[in-house]
Amino acid sequence: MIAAIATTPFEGQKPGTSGLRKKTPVFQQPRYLENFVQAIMDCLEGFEGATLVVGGDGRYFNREAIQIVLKIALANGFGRILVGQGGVLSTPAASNLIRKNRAFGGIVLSASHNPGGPDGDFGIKYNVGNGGPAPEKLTDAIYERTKTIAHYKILEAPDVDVDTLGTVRLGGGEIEVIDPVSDYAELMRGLFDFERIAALFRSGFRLRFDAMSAVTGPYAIRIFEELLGAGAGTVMNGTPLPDFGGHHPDPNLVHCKHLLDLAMTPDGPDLCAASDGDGDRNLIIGRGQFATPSDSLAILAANARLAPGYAGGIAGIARSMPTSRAADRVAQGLGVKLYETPTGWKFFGNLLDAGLATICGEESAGTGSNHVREKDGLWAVLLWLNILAARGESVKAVVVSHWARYGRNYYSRHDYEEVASDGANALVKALREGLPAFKGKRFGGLAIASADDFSYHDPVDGSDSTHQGVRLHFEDGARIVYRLSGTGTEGATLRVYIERFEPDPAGQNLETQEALAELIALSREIAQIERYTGRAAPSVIT
Ligand code: G16
Repeated sequence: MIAAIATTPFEGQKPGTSGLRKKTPVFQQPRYLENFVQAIMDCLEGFEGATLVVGGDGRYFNREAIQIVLKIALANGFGRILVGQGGVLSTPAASNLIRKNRAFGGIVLSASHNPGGPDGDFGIKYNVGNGGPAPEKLTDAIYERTKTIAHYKILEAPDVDVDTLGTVRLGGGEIEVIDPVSDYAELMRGLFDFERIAALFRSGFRLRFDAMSAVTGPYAIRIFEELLGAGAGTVMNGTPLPDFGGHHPDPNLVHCKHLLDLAMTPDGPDLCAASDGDGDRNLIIGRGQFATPSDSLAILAANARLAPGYAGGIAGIARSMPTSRAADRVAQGLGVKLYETPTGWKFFGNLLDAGLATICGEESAGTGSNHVREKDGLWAVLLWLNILAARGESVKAVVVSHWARYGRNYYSRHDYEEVASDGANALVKALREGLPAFKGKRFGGLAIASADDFSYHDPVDGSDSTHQGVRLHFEDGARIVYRLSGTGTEGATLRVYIERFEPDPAGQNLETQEALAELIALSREIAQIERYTGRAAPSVIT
């Protein structure tokens, strides 16, 4: 039976960079999730009888939330729902399923790299029919709808068994519980030279992959250990846990310091890698060599041809604005176009759909291609493996020869996390107001050539996105970018992105923070970070 339940709006159900993310107890309030799911339904048209893909990263509250989503989606008229066994799907796997099944869209329950558990974070986002995150036009409409919502429709039925594979009929529709891994593994097999990668492992190559007790464990075990023969024990923390084992499933050098330490030992694994809560981010560290996400994007794009799925070459490269400009040089070298978009994977969707870009990436540890419409952590590891197998070289050799050919973009991101929102907003406002005065300003040996607040004009649908980050370009090609994170759940997080280009191989061996020291000091001085945030130093440096 379908019930229409009266409700009243909750404040602040505004999707950020990637869906609605809040503390778990916020989502656990009665009607909170229901309101948001109904608001999504109210903003969609023509889905009667259509297919919806549903899954989450398995974090705390995932199981309860899945039931609510299933019952509201069926009550609103979806005809068929594909749900991952146990309510689990990695974000790229969900994107693949939407595309493969020509589904109307999908609902992904995840707060990505944010911690999980009763006091952690929870999240939800809607993906459209191309498999990618909903564009801003739709997320804005959903937010508007949450402000006026007065009732939601829900199927009154016992909970659906999402642990047993197979199809159950419910309320005039059907729910199909599917293996979350098999379609995704098939997709990867079609893109990469599995034979060659398996031969690499047989030759003694050692991979250590940390699934961080998050969603990628079952995917990584199936692909690396079972299909590619990487050997038992290759995957660590391979069992998904609701609280990620109390860890922060963010694959960066802070939360994966153990991998960095391992990779820096002389007899460490050839490749250490990790993924995040929902499987769309990646970390790549070769023995003795970390590849920054920005460098990794550039190197993957430059070498993509070595993998069967990209043997015909790539059409273009897209990167988010704060991502280093290492990929720009590769695009130039390949004679393809480089697209600079705002932060948020959703901005790549149109470029991929239109065939303008093939490889996309972000400094926030996301890389991907036109195979799905989300970033894809395991895809990045597999492309690296394919490249290493084809070139017969180490990660370090590949990175160093890349710099020698294209130059090195020293790059670092400084995060001032959970600062007071008022101070952070005032800082950004002051920067924006100061823009006209920045041009030509000198700081020691550095002079600002241009300064702006980044805006993006989508070449495919003509939409404009403004206020996407303050950029200071220096005369020597260096750059400092400031923006506020759109994925945090507490206060504000100021991100400062610092970059300088070094064409000379003789100058490419410095430690990153040392190489950027002058710009780092300047980044604090120009924005008066301590004055506005009370912080003399960042909380996370990546
Ligand atoms: C999300 C988005 C990414 C974005 C990242 C960081 O990643 O999908 O496009 O780069 O957040 O965004 P912000 O700097 O606003 O915090 P994920 O992995 O959290 O879904």
